[in-house]
Amino acid sequence: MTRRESLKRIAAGAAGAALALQRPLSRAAEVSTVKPNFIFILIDDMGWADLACYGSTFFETPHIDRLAAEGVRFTDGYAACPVCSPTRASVMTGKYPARLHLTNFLVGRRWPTNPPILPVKWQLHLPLEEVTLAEALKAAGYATCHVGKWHLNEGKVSQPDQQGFDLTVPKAPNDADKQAAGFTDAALRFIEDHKAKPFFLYLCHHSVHIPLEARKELVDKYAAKAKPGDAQNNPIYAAMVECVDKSVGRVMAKLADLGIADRTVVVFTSDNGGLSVKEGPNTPATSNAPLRAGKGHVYEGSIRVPLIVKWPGVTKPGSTCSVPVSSQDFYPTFLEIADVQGDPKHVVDGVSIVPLVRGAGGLKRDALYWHYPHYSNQGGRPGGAVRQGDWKLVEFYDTAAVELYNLKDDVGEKNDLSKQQPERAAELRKKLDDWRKAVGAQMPARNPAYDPARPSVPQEPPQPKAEPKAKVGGAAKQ
Ligand SMILES: [Ca+2]
Repeated sequence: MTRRESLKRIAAGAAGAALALQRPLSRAAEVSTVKPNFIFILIDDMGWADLACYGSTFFETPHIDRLAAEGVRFTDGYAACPVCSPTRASVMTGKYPARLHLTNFLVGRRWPTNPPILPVKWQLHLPLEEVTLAEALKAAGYATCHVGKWHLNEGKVSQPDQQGFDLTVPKAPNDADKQAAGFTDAALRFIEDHKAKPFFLYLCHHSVHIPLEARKELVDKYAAKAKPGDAQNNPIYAAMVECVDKSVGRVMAKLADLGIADRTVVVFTSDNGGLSVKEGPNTPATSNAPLRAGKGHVYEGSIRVPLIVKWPGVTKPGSTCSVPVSSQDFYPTFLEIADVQGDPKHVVDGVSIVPLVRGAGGLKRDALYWHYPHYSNQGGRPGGAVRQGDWKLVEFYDTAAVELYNLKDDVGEKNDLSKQQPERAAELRKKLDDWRKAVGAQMPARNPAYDPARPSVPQEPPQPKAEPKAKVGGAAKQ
Protein backbone atom coordinates (compact mmCIF):
# COMPACT_ATOMS: atom_id res chain seq x y z
CA MET A 1 0.00 0.00 0.00
CA THR A 2 1.38 3.42 -0.91
CA ARG A 3 1.54 6.22 1.61
CA ARG A 4 -1.22 8.05 -0.18
CA GLU A 5 -3.41 4.99 -0.12
CA SER A 6 -2.66 4.57 3.58
CA LEU A 7 -3.71 8.13 4.26
CA LYS A 8 -6.83 7.70 2.24
CA ARG A 9 -7.64 4.48 4.05
CA ILE A 10 -7.11 6.10 7.43
CA ALA A 11 -9.30 9.02 6.42
CA ALA A 12 -12.06 6.80 5.13
CA GLY A 13 -11.57 4.31 7.90
CA ALA A 14 -12.19 6.75 10.64
CA ALA A 15 -15.46 6.14 9.43
CA GLY A 16 -16.06 2.79 10.40
CA ALA A 17 -18.45 3.43 13.27
CA ALA A 18 -22.05 2.78 12.54
CA LEU A 19 -24.56 5.59 12.54
CA ALA A 20 -27.03 5.38 15.35
CA LEU A 21 -29.95 5.58 13.02
CA GLN A 22 -33.34 5.43 14.59
CA ARG A 23 -35.56 3.67 12.14
CA PRO A 24 -37.84 0.67 12.01
CA LEU A 25 -36.18 -2.67 11.48
CA SER A 26 -36.21 -3.58 7.83
CA ARG A 27 -36.73 -7.10 6.66
CA ALA A 28 -33.13 -7.09 5.50
CA ALA A 29 -32.00 -6.08 8.98
CA GLU A 30 -34.16 -8.73 10.62
CA VAL A 31 -32.95 -11.64 8.57
CA SER A 32 -29.28 -10.83 8.60
CA THR A 33 -26.69 -8.81 10.40
CA VAL A 34 -24.60 -8.86 7.25
CA LYS A 35 -24.42 -5.49 5.55
CA PRO A 36 -26.38 -5.31 2.29
CA ASN A 37 -24.64 -5.59 -1.06
CA PHE A 38 -24.85 -2.74 -3.57
CA ILE A 39 -25.07 -3.04 -7.32
CA PHE A 40 -25.05 0.27 -9.17
CA ILE A 41 -25.84 -0.16 -12.86
CA LEU A 42 -24.98 2.93 -14.89
CA ILE A 43 -25.98 3.13 -18.53
CA ASP A 44 -24.20 5.62 -20.78
CA ASP A 45 -26.52 8.13 -22.47
CA MET A 46 -29.80 6.31 -21.84
CA GLY A 47 -32.71 8.74 -22.11
CA TRP A 48 -35.53 9.24 -19.63
CA ALA A 49 -38.11 7.89 -22.08
CA ASP A 50 -36.09 4.88 -23.27
CA LEU A 51 -37.73 2.23 -21.08
CA ALA A 52 -41.16 0.67 -21.41
CA CYS A 53 -41.73 1.44 -17.72
CA TYR A 54 -41.09 5.12 -18.55
CA GLY A 55 -43.53 5.04 -21.46
CA SER A 56 -41.57 3.85 -24.48
CA THR A 57 -43.62 1.76 -26.89
CA PHE A 58 -40.69 1.03 -29.19
CA PHE A 59 -37.89 -0.20 -26.95
CA GLU A 60 -38.31 -3.55 -25.21
CA THR A 61 -37.00 -3.62 -21.67
CA PRO A 62 -38.74 -6.43 -19.77
CA HIS A 63 -35.95 -7.03 -17.27
CA ILE A 64 -35.55 -3.39 -16.30
CA ASP A 65 -39.34 -3.05 -16.16
CA ARG A 66 -39.38 -6.01 -13.78
CA LEU A 67 -36.79 -4.29 -11.60
CA ALA A 68 -39.11 -1.27 -11.51
CA ALA A 69 -42.03 -3.56 -10.63
CA GLU A 70 -39.99 -4.89 -7.70
CA GLY A 71 -38.67 -1.52 -6.54
CA VAL A 72 -39.34 2.20 -6.66
CA ARG A 73 -39.22 4.15 -9.92
CA PHE A 74 -38.30 7.82 -9.73
CA THR A 75 -40.09 10.03 -12.23
CA ASP A 76 -37.85 13.02 -11.45
CA GLY A 77 -34.44 11.38 -11.12
CA TYR A 78 -31.62 13.58 -12.39
CA ALA A 79 -28.06 13.30 -13.56
CA ALA A 80 -25.85 15.95 -11.97
CA CYS A 81 -24.65 17.00 -15.43
CA PRO A 82 -25.82 16.67 -19.05
CA VAL A 83 -22.58 14.87 -20.03
CA CYS A 84 -20.65 11.82 -18.79
CA SER A 85 -17.70 12.50 -16.50
CA PRO A 86 -19.18 15.10 -14.15
CA THR A 87 -22.15 12.88 -13.34
CA ARG A 88 -19.79 9.98 -12.65
CA ALA A 89 -17.66 12.20 -10.42
CA SER A 90 -20.80 13.16 -8.56
CA VAL A 91 -21.80 9.52 -8.00
CA MET A 92 -18.33 8.73 -6.69
CA THR A 93 -18.06 11.74 -4.35
CA GLY A 94 -21.58 12.83 -3.46
CA LYS A 95 -20.61 16.33 -4.61
CA TYR A 96 -21.87 18.68 -7.24
CA PRO A 97 -19.57 18.64 -10.29
CA ALA A 98 -19.33 22.43 -9.89
CA ARG A 99 -17.66 22.00 -6.49
CA LEU A 100 -15.16 19.56 -7.99
CA HIS A 101 -14.54 21.85 -11.00
CA LEU A 102 -15.08 18.68 -13.01
CA THR A 103 -17.82 20.12 -15.18
CA ASN A 104 -17.21 18.62 -18.62
CA PHE A 105 -16.58 15.20 -20.08
CA LEU A 106 -12.91 14.19 -20.23
CA VAL A 107 -11.49 15.64 -22.26
CA GLY A 108 -14.04 18.07 -23.53
CA ARG A 109 -13.83 19.89 -26.77
CA ARG A 110 -15.54 22.23 -29.18
CA TRP A 111 -15.25 25.87 -28.20
CA PRO A 112 -16.30 28.25 -30.95
CA THR A 113 -14.09 30.72 -32.73
CA ASN A 114 -14.83 34.32 -31.75
CA PRO A 115 -16.57 33.22 -28.54
CA PRO A 116 -18.39 35.75 -26.34
CA ILE A 117 -16.98 33.97 -23.28
CA LEU A 118 -13.75 32.09 -22.62
CA PRO A 119 -13.33 28.45 -21.55
CA VAL A 120 -12.93 27.66 -17.87
CA LYS A 121 -10.00 25.46 -16.91
CA TRP A 122 -11.85 22.49 -15.59
CA GLN A 123 -10.51 19.59 -13.58
CA LEU A 124 -9.19 16.85 -15.85
CA HIS A 125 -9.42 13.91 -13.47
CA LEU A 126 -11.13 13.01 -10.23
CA PRO A 127 -8.64 14.18 -7.58
CA LEU A 128 -7.12 11.33 -5.62
CA GLU A 129 -7.70 13.10 -2.33
CA GLU A 130 -11.44 12.63 -2.75
CA VAL A 131 -12.76 9.81 -0.56
CA THR A 132 -14.85 7.99 -3.10
CA LEU A 133 -17.93 5.92 -2.43
CA ALA A 134 -15.85 2.83 -3.17
CA GLU A 135 -13.23 3.90 -0.62
CA ALA A 136 -15.81 4.65 2.04
CA LEU A 137 -17.47 1.25 1.56
CA LYS A 138 -14.15 -0.57 1.28
CA ALA A 139 -13.08 0.90 4.62
CA ALA A 140 -16.24 -0.60 6.09
CA GLY A 141 -15.33 -4.07 4.84
CA TYR A 142 -16.89 -4.11 1.41
CA ALA A 143 -15.36 -5.87 -1.57
CA THR A 144 -15.44 -3.37 -4.42
CA CYS A 145 -15.50 -3.88 -8.16
CA HIS A 146 -15.74 -1.54 -11.13
CA VAL A 147 -16.73 -2.94 -14.52
CA GLY A 148 -16.84 -1.01 -17.81
CA LYS A 149 -16.66 2.72 -18.37
CA TRP A 150 -14.89 4.94 -15.84
CA HIS A 151 -14.13 8.26 -17.54
CA LEU A 152 -12.66 9.99 -14.48
CA ASN A 153 -8.97 9.45 -15.21
CA GLU A 154 -6.32 11.52 -16.91
CA GLY A 155 -4.21 8.82 -18.52
CA LYS A 156 -2.98 6.58 -15.75
CA VAL A 157 -3.97 9.04 -13.03
CA SER A 158 -7.14 8.39 -11.08
CA GLN A 159 -7.93 4.96 -12.45
CA PRO A 160 -10.56 2.90 -10.56
CA ASP A 161 -7.92 0.92 -8.66
CA GLN A 162 -6.57 4.23 -7.31
CA GLN A 163 -10.05 5.26 -6.21
CA GLY A 164 -11.07 2.38 -3.98
CA PHE A 165 -11.88 -0.48 -6.31
CA ASP A 166 -10.25 -3.83 -5.49
CA LEU A 167 -10.97 -5.04 -8.98
CA THR A 168 -11.47 -3.16 -12.22
CA VAL A 169 -12.54 -4.63 -15.55
CA PRO A 170 -12.27 -1.78 -18.04
CA LYS A 171 -12.40 -3.77 -21.26
CA ALA A 172 -14.63 -6.26 -22.99
CA PRO A 173 -14.94 -7.28 -26.63
CA ASN A 174 -15.55 -4.26 -28.82
CA ASP A 175 -18.77 -5.24 -30.48
CA ALA A 176 -21.59 -3.48 -28.63
CA ASP A 177 -23.60 -6.61 -28.01
CA LYS A 178 -20.63 -8.69 -26.93
CA GLN A 179 -19.27 -5.80 -24.90
CA ALA A 180 -22.43 -5.55 -22.81
CA ALA A 181 -22.37 -9.33 -22.47
CA GLY A 182 -18.64 -9.33 -21.65
CA PHE A 183 -19.05 -6.72 -18.94
CA THR A 184 -21.96 -8.69 -17.55
CA ASP A 185 -19.86 -11.89 -17.52
CA ALA A 186 -17.23 -10.07 -15.46
CA ALA A 187 -19.88 -8.69 -13.11
CA LEU A 188 -21.41 -12.14 -12.56
CA ARG A 189 -17.99 -13.62 -11.80
CA PHE A 190 -17.40 -10.94 -9.18
CA ILE A 191 -20.83 -11.49 -7.62
CA GLU A 192 -20.26 -15.24 -7.47
CA ASP A 193 -16.79 -14.85 -5.96
CA HIS A 194 -18.07 -12.46 -3.27
CA LYS A 195 -21.48 -13.87 -2.49
CA ALA A 196 -20.54 -14.50 1.13
CA LYS A 197 -19.39 -10.98 2.02
CA PRO A 198 -20.75 -7.50 1.45
CA PHE A 199 -19.83 -6.12 -1.94
CA PHE A 200 -20.21 -2.99 -4.03
CA LEU A 201 -20.41 -3.61 -7.76
CA TYR A 202 -20.27 -0.55 -10.02
CA LEU A 203 -21.36 -1.85 -13.42
CA CYS A 204 -20.98 0.83 -16.09
CA HIS A 205 -21.93 -0.12 -19.63
CA HIS A 206 -20.49 1.74 -22.60
CA SER A 207 -23.86 1.17 -24.25
CA VAL A 208 -26.01 2.92 -25.28
CA HIS A 209 -23.47 5.60 -26.24
CA ILE A 210 -22.31 6.12 -29.84
CA PRO A 211 -20.98 4.50 -31.97
CA LEU A 212 -24.33 2.85 -32.49
CA GLU A 213 -23.83 -0.76 -33.49
CA ALA A 214 -25.55 -4.05 -32.83
CA ARG A 215 -26.10 -7.56 -34.21
CA LYS A 216 -27.97 -7.62 -37.50
CA GLU A 217 -30.70 -10.02 -36.32
CA LEU A 218 -31.49 -7.78 -33.40
CA VAL A 219 -31.44 -4.65 -35.56
CA ASP A 220 -33.75 -6.37 -38.05
CA LYS A 221 -36.20 -7.17 -35.29
CA TYR A 222 -36.58 -3.49 -34.44
CA ALA A 223 -36.40 -2.33 -38.06
CA ALA A 224 -39.52 -4.39 -38.66
CA LYS A 225 -41.44 -2.47 -36.00
CA ALA A 226 -39.93 1.00 -36.56
CA LYS A 227 -42.28 3.64 -37.93
CA PRO A 228 -40.67 6.59 -39.73
CA GLY A 229 -42.89 9.23 -38.11
CA ASP A 230 -42.40 8.02 -34.54
CA ALA A 231 -40.20 9.92 -32.13
CA GLN A 232 -38.32 6.75 -31.17
CA ASN A 233 -37.54 4.58 -34.19
CA ASN A 234 -33.80 3.90 -34.33
CA PRO A 235 -33.49 0.09 -34.65
CA ILE A 236 -29.75 -0.02 -33.90
CA TYR A 237 -30.18 1.94 -30.71
CA ALA A 238 -33.16 -0.25 -29.80
CA ALA A 239 -31.00 -3.33 -30.20
CA MET A 240 -28.41 -1.79 -27.86
CA VAL A 241 -31.10 -0.99 -25.31
CA GLU A 242 -32.17 -4.63 -25.45
CA CYS A 243 -28.59 -5.73 -24.78
CA VAL A 244 -28.32 -3.70 -21.59
CA ASP A 245 -31.77 -4.89 -20.58
CA LYS A 246 -30.56 -8.47 -20.95
CA SER A 247 -27.58 -7.59 -18.79
CA VAL A 248 -29.88 -6.42 -16.01
CA GLY A 249 -31.84 -9.67 -16.34
CA ARG A 250 -28.69 -11.75 -16.02
CA VAL A 251 -27.53 -9.83 -12.93
CA MET A 252 -30.90 -10.25 -11.23
CA ALA A 253 -31.03 -13.96 -12.12
CA LYS A 254 -27.57 -14.47 -10.65
CA LEU A 255 -28.59 -12.82 -7.38
CA ALA A 256 -31.64 -15.10 -7.22
CA ASP A 257 -29.60 -18.21 -8.05
CA LEU A 258 -27.10 -17.44 -5.31
CA GLY A 259 -29.83 -16.67 -2.78
CA ILE A 260 -28.53 -13.17 -2.10
CA ALA A 261 -31.19 -11.10 -3.88
CA ASP A 262 -32.85 -10.31 -0.55
CA ARG A 263 -29.77 -8.57 0.76
CA THR A 264 -28.72 -6.76 -2.38
CA VAL A 265 -29.69 -3.17 -3.14
CA VAL A 266 -29.84 -2.55 -6.88
CA VAL A 267 -29.81 0.90 -8.49
CA PHE A 268 -30.32 1.41 -12.20
CA THR A 269 -29.77 4.80 -13.84
CA SER A 270 -28.08 6.77 -16.63
CA ASP A 271 -25.34 9.41 -16.62
CA ASN A 272 -27.17 11.96 -18.83
CA GLY A 273 -30.09 12.28 -21.20
CA GLY A 274 -30.43 10.49 -24.50
CA LEU A 275 -28.66 11.67 -27.65
CA SER A 276 -31.44 13.37 -29.58
CA VAL A 277 -29.45 15.10 -32.35
CA LYS A 278 -27.16 13.98 -35.14
CA GLU A 279 -23.72 13.02 -33.82
CA GLY A 280 -22.01 10.45 -36.00
CA PRO A 281 -23.39 7.57 -38.08
CA ASN A 282 -26.88 6.21 -37.44
CA THR A 283 -27.89 9.04 -35.11
CA PRO A 284 -29.98 10.58 -33.58
CA ALA A 285 -30.22 7.74 -31.12
CA THR A 286 -33.51 8.50 -29.44
CA SER A 287 -36.08 11.09 -28.47
CA ASN A 288 -36.58 12.21 -24.89
CA ALA A 289 -40.06 13.54 -25.62
CA PRO A 290 -42.08 14.85 -23.90
CA LEU A 291 -38.94 16.32 -22.36
CA ARG A 292 -37.06 19.06 -24.19
CA ALA A 293 -33.72 18.44 -25.94
CA GLY A 294 -31.20 15.75 -24.99
CA LYS A 295 -27.65 15.15 -23.90
CA GLY A 296 -25.48 18.27 -23.76
CA HIS A 297 -28.01 20.94 -22.73
CA VAL A 298 -29.53 21.91 -19.39
CA TYR A 299 -33.14 21.21 -20.36
CA GLU A 300 -35.03 18.28 -18.85
CA GLY A 301 -34.26 15.88 -21.71
CA SER A 302 -30.58 16.47 -20.98
CA ILE A 303 -30.54 15.83 -17.25
CA ARG A 304 -33.65 13.87 -16.30
CA VAL A 305 -32.87 10.15 -16.48
CA PRO A 306 -34.37 6.79 -15.62
CA LEU A 307 -33.81 5.86 -11.98
CA ILE A 308 -34.96 2.68 -10.29
CA VAL A 309 -34.02 1.53 -6.79
CA LYS A 310 -34.74 -1.90 -5.39
CA TRP A 311 -34.00 -2.48 -1.71
CA PRO A 312 -35.63 -5.83 -0.98
CA GLY A 313 -37.96 -5.76 1.98
CA VAL A 314 -37.85 -1.97 2.09
CA THR A 315 -38.94 -0.50 -1.24
CA LYS A 316 -42.61 -0.94 -1.98
CA PRO A 317 -42.79 -3.05 -5.15
CA GLY A 318 -44.03 -1.15 -8.17
CA SER A 319 -44.09 2.22 -6.41
CA THR A 320 -43.14 5.55 -7.95
CA CYS A 321 -41.67 8.68 -6.42
CA SER A 322 -41.83 12.17 -7.93
CA VAL A 323 -39.49 13.92 -5.51
CA PRO A 324 -36.48 15.27 -7.45
CA VAL A 325 -33.25 13.41 -6.64
CA SER A 326 -29.81 13.53 -8.27
CA SER A 327 -26.49 11.72 -8.76
CA GLN A 328 -24.87 13.28 -5.70
CA ASP A 329 -27.51 11.62 -3.50
CA PHE A 330 -26.30 8.04 -3.96
CA TYR A 331 -23.16 8.53 -1.85
CA PRO A 332 -24.98 9.51 1.38
CA THR A 333 -27.79 7.06 0.55
CA PHE A 334 -25.49 4.05 0.27
CA LEU A 335 -23.61 5.03 3.42
CA GLU A 336 -26.85 5.30 5.36
CA ILE A 337 -28.11 1.94 4.10
CA ALA A 338 -24.77 0.35 5.01
CA ASP A 339 -24.64 2.13 8.37
CA VAL A 340 -21.30 3.67 7.47
CA GLN A 341 -20.58 7.18 8.64
CA GLY A 342 -17.96 8.13 6.09
CA ASP A 343 -15.14 10.59 6.48
CA PRO A 344 -16.48 13.55 8.48
CA LYS A 345 -14.14 15.87 6.56
CA HIS A 346 -15.55 14.78 3.22
CA VAL A 347 -18.04 17.41 2.05
CA VAL A 348 -21.19 15.92 0.56
CA ASP A 349 -23.70 17.98 -1.39
CA GLY A 350 -26.22 15.19 -1.85
CA VAL A 351 -28.77 14.06 0.69
CA SER A 352 -29.75 10.51 1.58
CA ILE A 353 -32.87 9.46 -0.29
CA VAL A 354 -33.53 6.63 2.15
CA PRO A 355 -36.82 8.26 3.34
CA LEU A 356 -38.03 8.21 -0.27
CA VAL A 357 -36.83 4.67 -0.87
CA ARG A 358 -38.69 3.59 2.26
CA GLY A 359 -41.77 5.46 1.09
CA ALA A 360 -41.80 7.23 4.44
CA GLY A 361 -41.15 10.95 4.34
CA GLY A 362 -39.61 13.54 2.10
CA LEU A 363 -36.32 15.37 1.81
CA LYS A 364 -35.30 18.60 3.49
CA ARG A 365 -33.80 20.00 0.33
CA ASP A 366 -34.70 23.37 -1.02
CA ALA A 367 -33.48 23.08 -4.62
CA LEU A 368 -31.28 21.21 -7.09
CA TYR A 369 -28.65 22.93 -9.26
CA TRP A 370 -26.73 22.34 -12.47
CA HIS A 371 -23.67 24.14 -13.80
CA TYR A 372 -22.37 23.37 -17.27
CA PRO A 373 -20.04 26.20 -18.40
CA HIS A 374 -19.19 24.57 -21.74
CA TYR A 375 -20.32 24.26 -25.32
CA SER A 376 -21.41 20.69 -25.96
CA ASN A 377 -21.04 18.46 -28.98
CA GLN A 378 -24.82 18.43 -29.22
CA GLY A 379 -25.31 22.17 -29.69
CA GLY A 380 -25.64 23.01 -26.00
CA ARG A 381 -24.42 26.37 -24.74
CA PRO A 382 -22.70 27.23 -21.47
CA GLY A 383 -25.37 27.54 -18.83
CA GLY A 384 -26.83 26.56 -15.52
CA ALA A 385 -30.17 25.66 -14.03
CA VAL A 386 -31.98 25.53 -10.72
CA ARG A 387 -35.07 23.52 -9.86
CA GLN A 388 -37.11 24.50 -6.83
CA GLY A 389 -40.40 22.65 -6.47
CA ASP A 390 -42.14 22.78 -9.82
CA TRP A 391 -40.14 25.80 -10.96
CA LYS A 392 -37.03 25.68 -13.07
CA LEU A 393 -34.83 28.55 -14.19
CA VAL A 394 -32.29 28.13 -16.98
CA GLU A 395 -29.48 30.68 -17.37
CA PHE A 396 -27.21 30.98 -20.41
CA TYR A 397 -23.75 32.27 -19.64
CA ASP A 398 -22.90 33.50 -23.16
CA THR A 399 -25.91 35.83 -23.43
CA ALA A 400 -26.89 36.18 -19.74
CA ALA A 401 -30.46 35.34 -20.80
CA VAL A 402 -32.74 33.36 -18.50
CA GLU A 403 -35.81 31.19 -19.08
CA LEU A 404 -38.39 30.22 -16.49
CA TYR A 405 -40.59 27.14 -16.64
CA ASN A 406 -43.25 25.53 -14.49
CA LEU A 407 -42.52 21.84 -14.91
CA LYS A 408 -45.83 20.77 -13.42
CA ASP A 409 -47.76 22.43 -16.24
CA ASP A 410 -45.04 22.39 -18.83
CA VAL A 411 -42.67 19.44 -18.55
CA GLY A 412 -41.56 20.10 -22.14
CA GLU A 413 -40.22 23.58 -21.21
CA LYS A 414 -42.10 25.24 -24.06
CA ASN A 415 -43.53 28.29 -22.30
CA ASP A 416 -40.88 30.63 -20.97
CA LEU A 417 -42.51 32.57 -18.13
CA SER A 418 -39.53 34.78 -17.28
CA LYS A 419 -41.18 37.87 -18.77
CA GLN A 420 -44.54 37.20 -17.12
CA GLN A 421 -42.98 36.45 -13.73
CA PRO A 422 -39.83 38.60 -13.57
CA GLU A 423 -39.75 38.60 -9.76
CA ARG A 424 -39.75 34.82 -9.55
CA ALA A 425 -37.12 34.67 -12.30
CA ALA A 426 -34.92 37.17 -10.46
CA GLU A 427 -35.31 35.27 -7.21
CA LEU A 428 -34.29 31.96 -8.79
CA ARG A 429 -31.45 33.60 -10.68
CA LYS A 430 -30.08 34.94 -7.42
CA LYS A 431 -30.49 31.51 -5.87
CA LEU A 432 -28.49 29.93 -8.68
CA ASP A 433 -25.83 32.63 -8.41
CA ASP A 434 -25.60 32.25 -4.61
CA TRP A 435 -25.22 28.50 -5.01
CA ARG A 436 -22.45 28.90 -7.59
CA LYS A 437 -20.57 31.14 -5.18
CA ALA A 438 -21.15 28.75 -2.28
CA VAL A 439 -19.66 25.76 -4.12
CA GLY A 440 -16.92 27.78 -5.82
CA ALA A 441 -18.21 27.17 -9.33
CA GLN A 442 -16.02 28.40 -12.17
CA MET A 443 -17.68 31.00 -14.36
CA PRO A 444 -16.44 31.74 -17.87
CA ALA A 445 -14.92 35.20 -18.28
CA ARG A 446 -16.10 37.56 -21.01
CA ASN A 447 -13.90 37.46 -24.08
CA PRO A 448 -12.43 40.97 -24.55
CA ALA A 449 -11.67 40.16 -28.19
CA TYR A 450 -15.22 39.07 -28.97
CA ASP A 451 -16.59 40.71 -32.11
CA PRO A 452 -20.39 40.52 -32.21
CA ALA A 453 -20.28 41.38 -35.92
CA ARG A 454 -18.49 38.09 -36.67
CA PRO A 455 -20.05 34.65 -36.22
CA SER A 456 -19.06 32.19 -33.51
CA VAL A 457 -18.22 28.91 -35.18
CA PRO A 458 -17.89 25.67 -33.20
CA GLN A 459 -14.51 23.98 -33.59
CA GLU A 460 -12.04 21.72 -31.85
CA PRO A 461 -10.13 24.11 -29.58
CA PRO A 462 -6.75 23.68 -27.93
CA GLN A 463 -7.31 21.85 -24.66
CA PRO A 464 -7.24 24.12 -21.64
CA LYS A 465 -4.46 23.23 -19.27
CA ALA A 466 -5.60 21.84 -15.97
CA GLU A 467 -5.38 24.04 -12.92
CA PRO A 468 -2.26 23.38 -10.83
CA LYS A 469 -4.65 21.90 -8.23
CA ALA A 470 -5.42 19.09 -10.66
CA LYS A 471 -1.80 18.03 -10.61
CA VAL A 472 -1.50 18.16 -6.85
CA GLY A 473 -3.77 15.20 -6.51
CA GLY A 474 -2.44 13.80 -9.72
CA ALA A 475 0.42 11.86 -8.20
CA ALA A 476 1.68 11.28 -11.71
CA LYS A 477 4.58 9.20 -10.38
CA GLN A 478 2.15 6.51 -9.34
CA1 LIG B 1 -22.90 9.76 -21.08
